[in-house]
Amino acid sequence: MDRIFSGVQPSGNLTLGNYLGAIRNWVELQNDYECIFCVVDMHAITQWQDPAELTRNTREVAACYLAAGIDPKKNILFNQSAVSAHAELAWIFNCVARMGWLNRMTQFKEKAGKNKENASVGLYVYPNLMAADILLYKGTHVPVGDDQKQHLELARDIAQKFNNDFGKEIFPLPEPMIFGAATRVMSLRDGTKKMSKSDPSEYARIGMKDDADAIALKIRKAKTDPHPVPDSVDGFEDRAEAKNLMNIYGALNNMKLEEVCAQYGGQSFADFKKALTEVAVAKLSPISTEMQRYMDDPAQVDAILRDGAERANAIAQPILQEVKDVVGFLRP
Ligand code: AQP
Repeated sequence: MDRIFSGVQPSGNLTLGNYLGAIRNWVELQNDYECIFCVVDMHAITQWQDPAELTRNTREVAACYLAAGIDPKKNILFNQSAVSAHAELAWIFNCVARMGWLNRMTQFKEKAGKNKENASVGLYVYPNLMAADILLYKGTHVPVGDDQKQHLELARDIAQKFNNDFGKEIFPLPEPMIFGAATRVMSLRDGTKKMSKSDPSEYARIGMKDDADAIALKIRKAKTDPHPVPDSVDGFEDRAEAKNLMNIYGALNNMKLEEVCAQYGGQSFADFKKALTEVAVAKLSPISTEMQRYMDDPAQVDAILRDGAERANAIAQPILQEVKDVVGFLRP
């Protein structure tokens, strides 16, 4: 059966981008695939995380998965550091991936910024750990946002090189699954920048825990331009912020951008923002309320993650052992 692996980092306040670009799609996929959904805490520490916040954010990402409708019985839901095989396979992949491959990764360049010398080594080899996450389960499909496509290509390169180097078809080449309109939700302050958990400005993102007032305020303050809403998709030249808001509306309402243009074309952005606020509050409020219910019962979240880690480990261990045997590690 096809097997899906995907994850979100507990690296801050979950955003609408994480929801529309990833979590919402998983809810659909759980009916057709064997799914492993991970809270990738080992990825999160590639950049500094306050320990207490990391613990809290880990539960919060799990709470969001559950609140969005992911069934922890049907799927495996766990946090990465609870299955040590991820780190073991990642080390082997550190020895398979080439420096030149990692040097091409644009996310490292974006996240390390100008101060590359001071970035953690973990941030540099992050894509190798991501490859290990997927291939540890011989994952065949990976639903990701557009921003993760390059890392997934690297995971395929690693799988292929490993198979070639050792002359055995151990790993499948995982396929990306990229969905619909909101594959890249942009910042509310700068339509050329991705909406991110770690953006220093709260006003750049809609958070999954934001209440109705916060959502309304952020949408009201979102950057636009003085022109009315365009009535066709050709009217977005130099209007990245306008396009982003309309894309978000379309994604939340399951409408194509063309349809949003047809419905609101010619209206002022002040009016359009009211409609966007209404749909955002209607779709997100039930999720944030449910997230809070889980956060008020951390023992329940922990029990779900513990059960998931046991089930993940049961799949991972035989695959890791197979890999170790192929590499030639002695089993004394
Ligand atoms: N803005 C986005 N639009 C669409 N999809 C997005 N994703 C993230 N941001 C957007 C998707 O969410 C999944 C989990 O991402 P992640 O937590 O592993 O890391 P990220 O992509 O680096 O997300 P952030 O929010 O930008 O985190 P920080 O600020 O910590 O770096 C992925 O499938 C991603 O595509």
